Amino acid sequence: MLILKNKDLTDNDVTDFDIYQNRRKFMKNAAGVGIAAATGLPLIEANAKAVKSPYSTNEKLTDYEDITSYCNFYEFGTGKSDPANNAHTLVTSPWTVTVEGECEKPGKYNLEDLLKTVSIEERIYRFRCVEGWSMVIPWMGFPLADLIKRMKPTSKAKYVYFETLHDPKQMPGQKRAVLDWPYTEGLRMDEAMNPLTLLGTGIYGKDLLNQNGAPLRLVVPWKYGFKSIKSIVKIHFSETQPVNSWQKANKNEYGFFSNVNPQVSHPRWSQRKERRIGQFRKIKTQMFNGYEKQVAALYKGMDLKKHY
Ligand SMILES: Nc1nc2c(c(=O)[nH]1)N[C@H]1C(S)=C(S)[C@@H](COP(=O)(O)O)O[C@H]1N2
Ligand SMILES: [Mo]
Repeated sequence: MLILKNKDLTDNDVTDFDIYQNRRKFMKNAAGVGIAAATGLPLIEANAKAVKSPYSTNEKLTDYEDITSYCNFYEFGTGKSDPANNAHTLVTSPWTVTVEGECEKPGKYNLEDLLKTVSIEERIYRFRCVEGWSMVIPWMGFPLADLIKRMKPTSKAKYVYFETLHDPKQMPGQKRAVLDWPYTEGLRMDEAMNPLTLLGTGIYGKDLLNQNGAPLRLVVPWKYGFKSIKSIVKIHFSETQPVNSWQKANKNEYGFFSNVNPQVSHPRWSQRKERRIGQFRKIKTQMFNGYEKQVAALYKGMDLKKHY
């Protein structure tokens, strides 16, 4: 079975930090750790065998319970617990990803087939929402760049944008015009190709739960969380800069680049500090969410004090 369903996950399955670390050690000793997906294993096993990455932080992980119960996924409601309560109606297998626009390999791809060609890594990233909270999440996934290279973008492809599924039957929050559905997000091509940019397939060694954007979501750790679009069904290569859902909703509050920047306040909130979920004291927000070394060069010459 490709996807572990919400209802299959009982409290006994919830992996806390220690169990997770021990299992990781066990897996390492048990050999065979490696390119799980490439050997044709189903996604769930590929996630469990994800290879460690030098891009990971060793900060304390946010609890699995918090990551999977405190969510933003407006397709299932605007409350933090709505996605965990309501997202069981989303059917994630089979799942088709349509690739279109400026590339040589457009088409409709079955996710299961796509995943056979990539290797799943573990990436422990800081994750910072524009609302002022943050988490440390052990993602499973693969570099977006690996998929983009296979689709052979043309020289006209300057941007790539993504769409979430649009189906109010499966996503009841779409019955209300909270946003202009489907949810859309985009990256400039060099941002998309940056090695930090991940397509997420799991968390804590398990397949993504629906509330976290199953079966495939973007993870861009140096940008505010809303850039990390969930439950992706379309990848489009374009010559012009796309407009994302939050820009469309309120261009005075949200821009295209949306890089984490403690110096630039959101019109309603300062971005200097953040609340790490599970911790009491607020901590200082870092430039580019602490990924300055890896990404600052992408924005050379840009006025970073400006709100984009
Ligand atoms: N399709 C879709 N993607 C989305 C959202 C959404 O409402 N719909 N919310 C975004 C926001 S604001 C954040 S902070 C993150 C939250 O991810 P998490 O719930 O897995 O922590 O998902 C982002 N991706
Ligand atoms: Mo967010």
